[in-house]
Amino acid sequence: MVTMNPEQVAMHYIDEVYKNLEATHAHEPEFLQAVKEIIYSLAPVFAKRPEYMEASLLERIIEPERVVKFRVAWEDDNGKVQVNRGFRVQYSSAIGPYKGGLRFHPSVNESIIKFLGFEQIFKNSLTGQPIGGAKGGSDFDPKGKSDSEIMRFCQAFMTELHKYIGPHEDVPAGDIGVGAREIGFLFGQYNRIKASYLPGVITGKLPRFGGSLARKEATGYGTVYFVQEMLKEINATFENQTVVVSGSGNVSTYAIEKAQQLGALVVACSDSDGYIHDPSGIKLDTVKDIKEVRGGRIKEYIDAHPEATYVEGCENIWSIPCDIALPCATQNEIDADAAKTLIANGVKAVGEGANMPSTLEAIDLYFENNVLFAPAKAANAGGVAVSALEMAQNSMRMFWTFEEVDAKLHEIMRNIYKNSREAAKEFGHENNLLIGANIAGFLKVADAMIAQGII
Ligand code: NDP
Ligand code: 2IT
Repeated sequence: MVTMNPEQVAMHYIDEVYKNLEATHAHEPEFLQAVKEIIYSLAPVFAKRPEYMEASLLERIIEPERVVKFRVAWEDDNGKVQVNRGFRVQYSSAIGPYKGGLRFHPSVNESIIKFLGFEQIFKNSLTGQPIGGAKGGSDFDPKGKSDSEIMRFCQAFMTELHKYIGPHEDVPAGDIGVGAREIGFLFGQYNRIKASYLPGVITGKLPRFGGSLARKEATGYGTVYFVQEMLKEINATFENQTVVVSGSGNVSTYAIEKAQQLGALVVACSDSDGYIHDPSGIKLDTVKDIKEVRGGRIKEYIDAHPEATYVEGCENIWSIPCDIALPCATQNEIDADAAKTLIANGVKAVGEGANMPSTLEAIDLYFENNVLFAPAKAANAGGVAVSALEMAQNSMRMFWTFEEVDAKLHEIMRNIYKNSREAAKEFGHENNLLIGANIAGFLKVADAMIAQGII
């Protein structure tokens, strides 16, 4: 009989769990990708703590506590009734009420919401705050819709969603396609239905009605704070580094802002139609005016700055040589080919502002080529961390200043970096922040699940 060592036993256990999941979820590729990335990195934990296998922790944690799917019927400006699909995946409440954003994008389906919800469990745990994992959204496409259509859609969406959420149950926020405007409409409808005023039910609100200062900036700033810590490993800073940031939405805008404040030269950003390249440095006021004020397309940047170039199609943004790449748009935007191009051009660090922006193959290439890698669930946790600070302020009925929130955010990002690094070292994978973040995030949830009995 062949006896296996603890590492092999752990790997065998993970293989079995993954194979079963693959067999039953072949139609959910994004979900499988997120699960694979996390659970294989937990092998050293199961090798050291076989009691977690005894407790079937992996089988339990990969199964959402609840998935809600609902019809969203709303009327467009022509009086025609439109129908979309709504989702809320309440993944884990082991360490706090469900918490996570809402995404409105035509690509949204159950696989995408589950991948995001699964990642959110570990990300939220890493923040050090008492928040469980969740995600939601709809296949509704906000592009080209009037403000009234957006409002009617949000009201119809909340008319269903309100049954499942609450300040102590589940607290949504924004994500792709859901910004302050949508949060306002969703919040208004929740209060109307509840005949109450419950600011703690949703985060990302405008500061004038209970939102936290610095929430808008938090994800982008947080990503840069995290990469700033990581760069110390090679005695570098953002000063004079050439940076490429994909996207031009909430996360991208404030990643660019903080990188520029720290002295970086940010030369490119994008939207789903194409990218702009401005070798003299992106003028962020123009980007904000196009995207935040006018809701326009990034292409319009060259009207104000003809010296910049616009390239149709967003994928080739990674062919622009840079020291630091900050993917801040969407999942799987850096595949193996893009990673090879970045590496050939001498990239030193990749910091993930978006969720799962690198494919598994791209991540392997970063490690093989000694590229510093800040994984999404650690690097972009600043957004949800400040959401939790918003919940705290709402409970206390008070406000912190921008500087106070920003200082807390900075401290949280430093701690996430430190805890991820220490976990990586403790479990034999020094310098691997991906494994470290996954382990540090997992341990807290795992111990909470064990301590609370079979949940
Ligand atoms: P926004 O809607 O504000 O911006 C998204 C940006 O990415 C836009 O420029 C958009 O272009 C582009 N984009 C979206 N989908 C695609 C696609 N399929 N292909 C190419 N480009 C695309 O969203 P956020 O900035 O809030 O979110 C960006 C990423 O960050 C997402 O992965 C999100 O999950 C993640 N994230 C967000 C947090 C937050 O607090 N908002 C927190 C943590 C992570 P276009 O306008 O053309 O659609
Ligand atoms: O992916 C994310 O962490 C978010 N979209 C933010 C979630 C939140 O609750 O602030």
